[in-house]
Amino acid sequence: MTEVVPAGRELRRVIGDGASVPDGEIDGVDESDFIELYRQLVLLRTYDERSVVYHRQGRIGTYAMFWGHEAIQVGAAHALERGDWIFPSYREGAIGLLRGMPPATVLSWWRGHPAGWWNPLDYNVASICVPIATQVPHAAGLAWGKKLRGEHTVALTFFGDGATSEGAFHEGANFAGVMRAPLVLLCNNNQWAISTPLSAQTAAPTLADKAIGYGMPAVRVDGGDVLAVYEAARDAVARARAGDGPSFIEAVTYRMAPHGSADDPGAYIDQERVEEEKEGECVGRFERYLRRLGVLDDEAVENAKAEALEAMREGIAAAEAEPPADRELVFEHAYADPPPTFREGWLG
Ligand SMILES: Cc1ncc(C[n+]2csc(CCOP(=O)(O)OP(=O)(O)O)c2C)c(N)n1
Ligand SMILES: [Mg+2]
Repeated sequence: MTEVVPAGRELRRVIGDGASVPDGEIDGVDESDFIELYRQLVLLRTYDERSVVYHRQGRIGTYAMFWGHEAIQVGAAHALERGDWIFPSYREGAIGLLRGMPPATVLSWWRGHPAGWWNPLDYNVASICVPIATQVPHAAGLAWGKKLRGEHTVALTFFGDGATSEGAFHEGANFAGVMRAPLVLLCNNNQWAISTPLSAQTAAPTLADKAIGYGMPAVRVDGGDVLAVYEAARDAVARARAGDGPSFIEAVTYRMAPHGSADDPGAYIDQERVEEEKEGECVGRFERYLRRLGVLDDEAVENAKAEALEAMREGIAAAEAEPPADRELVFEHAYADPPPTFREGWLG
């Protein structure tokens, strides 16, 4: 059996600051990985920033931004094979883009249009879960099912710090531990659950400590360091694929954007801390690292940004060109026999 020890309190980092903190080492990552990681970071950043604008223009509905959390998503997804499964929360709403999902599909989801209801089997990306932590038992179940079938597929699920207080998280983690399911539990500890700070969320010294109760190893990484996240996810995925069961990753970051487009963080967040954290945001940090290595120049940066922007322009145009949705669809998947009041009032 794997020895389970408390996670080190120290955060694992690879990327330094170009001054007093030196860059660390990571093996098995070549120049093409670096460029791919960078392009994906820029794609997600562009998606997120454009979505805030589209929301303000009334072109998408309520939106949960992930500005500053791109490294967690990109680093983790890069550690997976295409056949592995991703179970996102609303915070990873656009992660399908990393699997080739068109921006129009994701934007349609946020427009509340059925064109955004992708088939999970097409991308091995499950539906976005808005109820907190409910994706964890889904992922544990899929991972266990794959194991029973003798397939070597891994499932990775994202959830927040607040989610670790939910029953569904504990049930999913316990189940995965007992069944030794090939699951990676990736906690985005952005230190806020809407307006509830981490200090009011848990008495555990770290979220990674919770993994001990479920017999799985855990690691804490800097969630703004795409290479540290990738390395931790790669280890966890290898462990899962080898039949050694689930692992927990706590990616520590800080929420630098509002919780969502309906939130006013000015009422509770420490704005000075936000400004400080922004200086080390993950896309710029990786860009500076790659420039230090000499694998990225101005032209490559501009190309990546222009490409992502174009994908978004095409995406919103395609989403808006969709014919209006059939209202009945909302009820078709909820009721075998819609109550008569629906037929007479709403739909009639
Ligand atoms: C089961 C459930 N309870 C409450 C809510 C309301 N709610 C929406 S987001 C949120 C906070 C979640 O915080 P965290 O897990 O840290 O994720 P983050 O939003 O920071 O990514 C809550 C309580 C919900 N969506 N689902
Ligand atoms: Mg949170």
